[in-house]
Amino acid sequence: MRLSRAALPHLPSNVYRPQYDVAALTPGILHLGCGNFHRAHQAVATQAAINVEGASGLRWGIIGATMRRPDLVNDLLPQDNLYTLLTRVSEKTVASVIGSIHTMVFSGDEQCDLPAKIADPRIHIVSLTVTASGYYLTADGRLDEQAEAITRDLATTHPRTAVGILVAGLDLVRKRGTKPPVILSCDNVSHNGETLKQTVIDFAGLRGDDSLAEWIRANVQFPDTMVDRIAPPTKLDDVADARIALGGIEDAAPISADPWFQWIIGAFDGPRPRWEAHPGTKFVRNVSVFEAAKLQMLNGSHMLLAYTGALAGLNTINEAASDSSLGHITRNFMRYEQTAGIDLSAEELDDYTNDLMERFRNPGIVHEAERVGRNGSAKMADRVIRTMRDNLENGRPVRGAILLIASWIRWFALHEQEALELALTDPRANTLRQICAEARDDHKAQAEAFLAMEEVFGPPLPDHDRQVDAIADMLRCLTEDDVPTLLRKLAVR
Ligand code: CS2
Repeated sequence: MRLSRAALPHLPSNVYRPQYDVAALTPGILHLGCGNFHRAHQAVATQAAINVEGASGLRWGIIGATMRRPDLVNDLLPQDNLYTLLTRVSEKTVASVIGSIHTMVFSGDEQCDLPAKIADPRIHIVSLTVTASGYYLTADGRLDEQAEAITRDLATTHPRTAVGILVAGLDLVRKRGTKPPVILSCDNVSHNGETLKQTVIDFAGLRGDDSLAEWIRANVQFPDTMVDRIAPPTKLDDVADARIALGGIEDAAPISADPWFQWIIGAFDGPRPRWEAHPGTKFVRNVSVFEAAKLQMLNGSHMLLAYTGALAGLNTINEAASDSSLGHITRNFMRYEQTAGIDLSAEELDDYTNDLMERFRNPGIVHEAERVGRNGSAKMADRVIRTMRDNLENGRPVRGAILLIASWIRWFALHEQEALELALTDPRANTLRQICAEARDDHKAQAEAFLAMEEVFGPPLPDHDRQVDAIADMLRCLTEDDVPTLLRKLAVR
């Protein structure tokens, strides 16, 4: 039997499930980028809200739009959009069936008109998890007008990027004179709401519609949020474990996640689900400190574990964080470099560091370096360079950042020589591989050319030449030495 509404009464009694009539849901939220992260996070909080709200909560069904592939839409269709969340700590797994998704659509389908859905008066919230690379930003957090996807969307009436879709949808709302939905960015982007607002305004301006840009500025809310839960891609083990947990009922698209759940949302006006019914969800006036701590300490350290770990043959975050040398280097990087500018006490920073390292070592979560290492050029500025710049300006060490950047460059150098065993996904992959090809074996030239990319690294770093030399030296070590041995040496420094 396949998971579906009809299968719900047959689930084992220890499986959590919707406490409402899933068939009675109506759409109130449109989510762009409905992948595993959304399914393990906002959709779960929405289910908690519907559970506590009773009949009035049924208006919060989610229309989930996938942006790149229709696979998940097809997998969930025969399941009435139900799926299993496997919350994993070590060997222990807790299964919950989530039912808050009302409909799934693929944005690439001809008949899928997302702008019209944005303008549907029942939709009060348009949320997004399209990853940092889906915002097409330059290092200063502004819309990258040169990005191919943006120039294409500016020239079409069927936009495919989130920003293009939002502008087309908000244009319709304005023409109809209805109340605009709240646009809720849930991506790991610095000041995500404010940044998205600016890109949407910039895009409307580039379309030549200044009055729409002004209307958006004055009328549409884009709260900032901080979202946190580790939710790797689905694996065959997840499918097998879901079948066991569901007593033999099949789920083609379960997801695994760690037990941590945090969603800090900038307060906004207008109707919304009672998301705070889910532990870890909070509405606050200012999200900045939570956002900076998470982006720098979690996401930045994730990049170090992914890039350096893979070079040492440690291909998952759990393996990399459990390695005594790399674990130690990462902890120091997280606690002493990546805490720059975060207004929390030493004790709070110690506790957060301990929590994060423990989460990274969770053996129940298989999170591949290849996955976490994706789209580094879109992540570098917010997660690493901002703190590195701050540390340099204040005379503090930047050893971890140097290792991280050198490891990242090494991925492209290896890839260019067809010696990288991992797939390398990055919006600027061709340019970066080309740099490595042109500067082959010349580490200094590679480091110089990478750092010269202002759209990735921003303006020159303080003491720029010294940083280039340090990265070049590290690149040489990563190329010539045995990486695990190198890490052992670096860990005792
Ligand atoms: C990761 C995040 O792939 C990445 O960039 O750092 O997806 C991370 O797992 C989440 O932000 C955790 O909340």
